[in-house]
Amino acid sequence: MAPTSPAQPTSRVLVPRLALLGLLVIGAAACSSGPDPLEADPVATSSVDVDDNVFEPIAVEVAPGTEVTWTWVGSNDHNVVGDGFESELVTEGTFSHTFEDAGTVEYRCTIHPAMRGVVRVEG
Ligand SMILES: [Cu+2]
Repeated sequence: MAPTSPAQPTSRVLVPRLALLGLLVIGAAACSSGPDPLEADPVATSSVDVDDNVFEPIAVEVAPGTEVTWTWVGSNDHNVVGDGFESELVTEGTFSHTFEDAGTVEYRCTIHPAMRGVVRVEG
């Protein structure tokens, strides 16, 4: 007499597992793109920390003509790259850029897709 299999019918186990896997994949994809700086409440400051691996605060609000300074505080390589400005890829130091015109300027670290920030220049 053959031994009785302890396994349950596959369909009852497989379907919930596939659903769970789908949720995990969606969660991982959302995580890799990082928090959306356009969704964040901007902080009224011209100083941004470049940390591992996030800009802090990720959204700032400044007046036109303001010089924004990024200060590296983490231990890994990062850069600050936006339309019309680009820092070196470094582990320490500062980088500054003056925002003359009103508008919303997105920037990022080119080697870390989750590192994104925004400067809101409000006239
Ligand atoms: Cu980075």
